[in-house]
Amino acid sequence: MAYTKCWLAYPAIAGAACADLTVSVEGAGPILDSARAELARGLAGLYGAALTDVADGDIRLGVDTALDPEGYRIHAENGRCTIEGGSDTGVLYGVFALLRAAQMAGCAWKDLTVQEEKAPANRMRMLNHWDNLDGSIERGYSGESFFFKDDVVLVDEARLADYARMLASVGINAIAINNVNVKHAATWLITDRYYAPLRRYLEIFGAYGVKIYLCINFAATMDLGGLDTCDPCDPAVAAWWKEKAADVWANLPDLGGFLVKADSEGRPGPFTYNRTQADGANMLADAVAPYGGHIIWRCFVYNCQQDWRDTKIDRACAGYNAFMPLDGQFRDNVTLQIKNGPMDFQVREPVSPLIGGLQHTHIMVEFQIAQEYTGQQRHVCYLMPWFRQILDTDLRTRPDNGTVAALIRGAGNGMAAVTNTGNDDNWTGHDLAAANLYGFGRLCYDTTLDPGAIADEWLRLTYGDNPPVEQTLHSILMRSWPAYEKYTAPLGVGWMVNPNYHYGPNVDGYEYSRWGCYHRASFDGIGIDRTPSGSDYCHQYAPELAEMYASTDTCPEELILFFHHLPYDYRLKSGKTVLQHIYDTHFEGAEEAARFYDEFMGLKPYLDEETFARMEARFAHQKEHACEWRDVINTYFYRKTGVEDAHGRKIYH
Ligand code: GCW
Repeated sequence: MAYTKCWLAYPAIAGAACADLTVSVEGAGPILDSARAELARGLAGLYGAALTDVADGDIRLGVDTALDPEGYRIHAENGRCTIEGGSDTGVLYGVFALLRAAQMAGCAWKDLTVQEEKAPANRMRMLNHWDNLDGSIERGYSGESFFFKDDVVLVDEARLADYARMLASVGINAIAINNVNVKHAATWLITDRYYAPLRRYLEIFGAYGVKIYLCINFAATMDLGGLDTCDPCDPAVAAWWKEKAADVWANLPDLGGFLVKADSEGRPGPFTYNRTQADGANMLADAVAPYGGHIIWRCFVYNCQQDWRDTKIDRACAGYNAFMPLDGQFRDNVTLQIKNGPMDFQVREPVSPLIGGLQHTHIMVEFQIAQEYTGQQRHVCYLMPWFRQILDTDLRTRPDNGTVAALIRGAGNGMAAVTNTGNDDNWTGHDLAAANLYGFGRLCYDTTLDPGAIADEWLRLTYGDNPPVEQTLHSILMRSWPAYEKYTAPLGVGWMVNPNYHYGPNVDGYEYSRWGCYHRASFDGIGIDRTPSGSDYCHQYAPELAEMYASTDTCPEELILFFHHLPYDYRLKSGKTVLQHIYDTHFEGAEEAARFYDEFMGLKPYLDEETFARMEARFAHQKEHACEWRDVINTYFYRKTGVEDAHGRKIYH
């Protein structure tokens, strides 16, 4: 089977076939060509209408520079339509928005009325690929890379162009194509070994308004340059990077910039030379500045050689401690990329305090739609409800509006996600994982969108007007993250997974490891004390939040074990003990996964055979695997406590 078109299939709108249409495009260039081509594709699919160019068309595309550069305005009525963008990219976004609106309306072209004006909520709307040059993908659950194989940069023109279309259709405007862990051949991406194919990438993605970024090896001065140091304050290092940047931009003129993982999980960085993260980022920023280059510097810096015996160190504190003292010291073309939580993409974490703390530094929040800790695209887990909660969280560090959504507005700021794509036919492993790809883009562009409405759009665009499919899958998507949370690690504690793979239950998998992610389940209780009597992590937040988290009375219960070590018989607001809550949620979560399977089976008549079979296998696995989670977790806590389930359900002794 050829790969799917995901949400760009443009299935015919029933009973809406219409006569051919005309278009006039003001201006010219590759992005406007893409806009016109997309319009033609969409109208052909939805209405069976061909599109021809005339002077005063039924549909008019053009630029109005009074609009936001990536914004658009649509006016459609009585079979006529004007789409204006603040730039060519804005026009392209407007075309995608019109086609989306047409599918949601599901009516004849002449009856379609659209009045819409939009500007993006965020300037940077990015995906990070963790693709390795050998073709593997770190934390990839959808096959192999469609960018690289056997140390070659692949140029699969059709697939790359379709991918660029998918990105632009939801407003993604940048991608980093290689893994942040830059090793081996990937270090050479910034050399003439790879410039020719990369140039083609710039053209293909550039025609859809998508900037390409490369991840670089901070030690490239040593691995490529023959120097014996990568000390950012060494003039020879700075000079090497200046020359390298000149060479890179001479060959890749529209490159967005570099994304850097330094001093993290064994990657080289400024700390080796007693330099700061700002020294490292600014040295690179100065090198790329003459070409309009941008440095995105990750804040995932922590000690991954921790001794579990040392209960004083708390990994959650690390990012804030490393970067807060540097606020205001970064160049204007540097953006710090901060994971949404202080740990690492668990199913639930508090929002990283660094996001609110930094006041004079550009920031991007890093999310993960690759479902590393949320079921690896074998379980369904629609993440937009979770991301919306994060965006809506007010960190109280600004007098007016301290929500994450507000903090990431403006130049140099935005959102990134570790992507969930690969060369599988359906792009995302689980068909329903495509809702996270679609949804992430939509949410970046408009942080006020309702996750349920995003799901509805994605379902309509993907499956057409198909009420049983839309209703059933909408319901499953919206229940999926809560269900996953219920049958995995409880009350914000996280990490009860098999080490390395991060799949499946292993309660003590990380408990005695060097990675700093412990739950401290003991005979007397479970959870990590992050109040003043423990690591005092909670005081990295503004006073209102610090107080809220520090008290068991006010700490949100879904995070209570993230902040407190509580006895198993501690009573939650529901009146249940912590232990009974664990038992209940694990039984409920597994029951919910079984219901997902049953509900999905009812869709057999409404999906094509191949799609049905692909999804059925995943739902069947999820149902079984949720039972494994339930039983491992419940048995573990039964054995710690000797206390039976209050409702007499089966717990293995
Ligand atoms: O959680 C860890 C992942 C690593 C990843 C790292 C990071 C790319 O398990 O695979 O490395 O996060 O974000 O850098």
